[in-house]
Amino acid sequence: MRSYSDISVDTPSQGVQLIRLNRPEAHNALRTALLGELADALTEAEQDDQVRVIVLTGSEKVFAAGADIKEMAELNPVDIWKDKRPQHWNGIKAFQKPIITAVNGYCLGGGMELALCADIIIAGENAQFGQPEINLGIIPGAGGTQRLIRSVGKSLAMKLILSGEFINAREALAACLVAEVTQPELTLKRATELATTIASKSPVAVRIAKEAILAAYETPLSQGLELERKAFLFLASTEDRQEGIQAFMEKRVPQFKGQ
Ligand code: DAK
Repeated sequence: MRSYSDISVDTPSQGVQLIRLNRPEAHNALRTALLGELADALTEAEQDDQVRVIVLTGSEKVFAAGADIKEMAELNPVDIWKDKRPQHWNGIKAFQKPIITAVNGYCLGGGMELALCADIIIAGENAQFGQPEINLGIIPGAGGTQRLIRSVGKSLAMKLILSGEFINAREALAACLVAEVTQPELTLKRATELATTIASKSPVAVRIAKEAILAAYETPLSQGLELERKAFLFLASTEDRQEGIQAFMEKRVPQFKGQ
């Protein structure tokens, strides 16, 4: 495993790997180097059969305060043209195993876009979500205008992106932006527990379920249903399906191998 400075990457345990954003001095601002490290860590995790689910978190006070504004301030047009950030974001978005984000404190701008790229958000009571790019005279640049509306609908997406106002964890729960709200000290524990449950399922079925759910963003219903039908047929041929059914008959816990 390569070494990282802006993130920490734990050894997988029970199929779950914890990745922590680790720039406390800058509220975990997502500088290019951090995004590159995250993309690399996910590429490694994709290849590692010991990793079935990722839990991504920040600190107990901040998930991430967005793109690194100080780094952005120094970019000239040529730097922006050569910018590696879109490439790193694409690496993050392409990850095929589930990512659960455990969010405490600020989850802003690119930080919120990162959480939106992930699959499930567990938020601490102290979480605050926002897209304050408008205060800098810019707009979200990592999918916020597209993913937020799909997640919370037009009115709230417009409010957040046009005003820069934040919403708290309870408001985020009511808007279906997050799956659960916990006490801040329990956010990571709950995210890890959920990740462990998902990691105990068939990795093939989990991966295909994620792919099918994400396809709903891109396809009309009839096409999505067709994709689901084909995915279902594909899973009929896996050893994991046989094992799942056999284990049910034998009243035991299934041992899924991802075959
Ligand atoms: N960037 C750099 N440093 C940051 C930062 C950020 N986003 N947020 C906080 N910091 C730094 C502060 O400068 C401060 O450092 P020192 O001055 O002490 O050295 C330290 O972190 C602590 O911050 P504060 O003193 O401000 O802490 P407070 O608790 O008082 O306030 C805050 C917390 C989160 C409300 C405040 O720090 C804040 O408003 N931060 C900026 C939030 C923001 O505007 N975020 C959106 C950034 S724009 C793209 C992809 C994505 C994007 C763009 C393009 N492409 C692929 C093209 C995304 C853009 C954005 O996210």
